[in-house]
Amino acid sequence: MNTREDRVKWFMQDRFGLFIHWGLYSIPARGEWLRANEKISIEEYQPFFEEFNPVHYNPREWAKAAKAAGQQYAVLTAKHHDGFCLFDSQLTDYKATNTPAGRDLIKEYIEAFRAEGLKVGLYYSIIDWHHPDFPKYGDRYHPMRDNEEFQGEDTHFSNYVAYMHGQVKELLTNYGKIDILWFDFSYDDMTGEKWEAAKLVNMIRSMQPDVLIDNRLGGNIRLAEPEVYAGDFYSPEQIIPPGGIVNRANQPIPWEACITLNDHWGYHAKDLNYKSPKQVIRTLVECVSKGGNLLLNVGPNAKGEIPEQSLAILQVVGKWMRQNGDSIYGCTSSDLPKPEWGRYTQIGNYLYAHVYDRGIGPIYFQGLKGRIKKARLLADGSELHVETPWMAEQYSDIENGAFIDLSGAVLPDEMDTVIELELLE
Ligand code: H79
Repeated sequence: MNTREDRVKWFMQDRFGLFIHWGLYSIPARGEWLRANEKISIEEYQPFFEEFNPVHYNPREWAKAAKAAGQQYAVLTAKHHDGFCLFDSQLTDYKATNTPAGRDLIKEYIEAFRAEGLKVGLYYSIIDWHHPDFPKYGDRYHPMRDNEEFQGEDTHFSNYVAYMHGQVKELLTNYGKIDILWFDFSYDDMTGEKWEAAKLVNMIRSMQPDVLIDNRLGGNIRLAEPEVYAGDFYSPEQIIPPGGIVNRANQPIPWEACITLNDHWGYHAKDLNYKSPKQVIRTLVECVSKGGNLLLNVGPNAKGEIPEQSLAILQVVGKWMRQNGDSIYGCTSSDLPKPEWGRYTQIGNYLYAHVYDRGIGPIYFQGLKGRIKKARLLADGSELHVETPWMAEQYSDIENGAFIDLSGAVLPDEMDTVIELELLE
């Protein structure tokens, strides 16, 4: 039996992944929650099933874009809350094979991303607004939650649980090695054993012992001895945990923040509120500086294309990653406090200073006097000098500090200029 520590090794090394939300909801183009938000029935949603024909779906291009951005793994929605399956499940007709797309889109995704050397994950919604045995009336989120037609309906939740377990088994059987199973999500009493989560996870571990599982089946991953279904990593959504994530014993635990590029996960034609590349780069750095990963989302459109705006951001991030990836991959938090001018990431005796604020004069490194063996600008490898500025001995707070002179009034990279500090052992 492997341990969580074994399983998460690659994950904590890789640090940066691509989240992909794609399904029938790309056609109405109002995000993946529209059925619940607008209380849309299965019948009203059916035209999108009949029209789904992503003529430009080319997962090889998605994989190339992810790779060029410096992302090392991806997670695609095999099934979202609407219940529609991008894969050829034998347990439902509500799947891509029965739409004009006419084929298993998960299979193509997995082959394409593997071919680019990326790890592959599958998002699977444990909530299902299509399955007849999922609770409807009175549920907190279901599109039919207020529809009295469904009041007192005789549903058999155990049928749904069997279906859900069966689909997870299919996903772990038909596509070779899966690197991440990203379940979404538990709420109220719909958590843990309600999903027969221990049985589910035991099946998963017996089939694919190395697969990573997120923490949304329920349980409490922060316990000293978490439940078997509490998962391998914590999954903050649309937020970077201010102080990272620790367990009850105050030990850091693996986590991955999932973040949208605009304000929706699924394709939304009118949402142009995109983050800047600088914001994305600094968000990735913030995650790593707090010991976590970033899973950055794109929502391909009805034709199967990642929006141009998203691709443009990924390209800029990729250029920065090619120059500065050493300050991300395999790195984690530093024991040093957050510096005034930016953030630190660290791996072994390599400390990476992410300088956001140029200030005036040399950059000050509290506590590093006599500890820097070498300093370089990471982007181009050029040498930087540790120097004591004129009269600095007389300043009161520099006893333990070091200074590095960056020539020029502006930073070489105003998004994030990285200085690599090789520390003495
Ligand atoms: O798949 C993405 C979301 O659809 C899913 N998790 C990510 C990865 C998610 N489902 N629910 N939630 C996240 C939290 C629920 C938020 C809600 Fe709402 C607030 C549901 C109703 C009010 C957000 C705003 C969704 C609809 C309106």
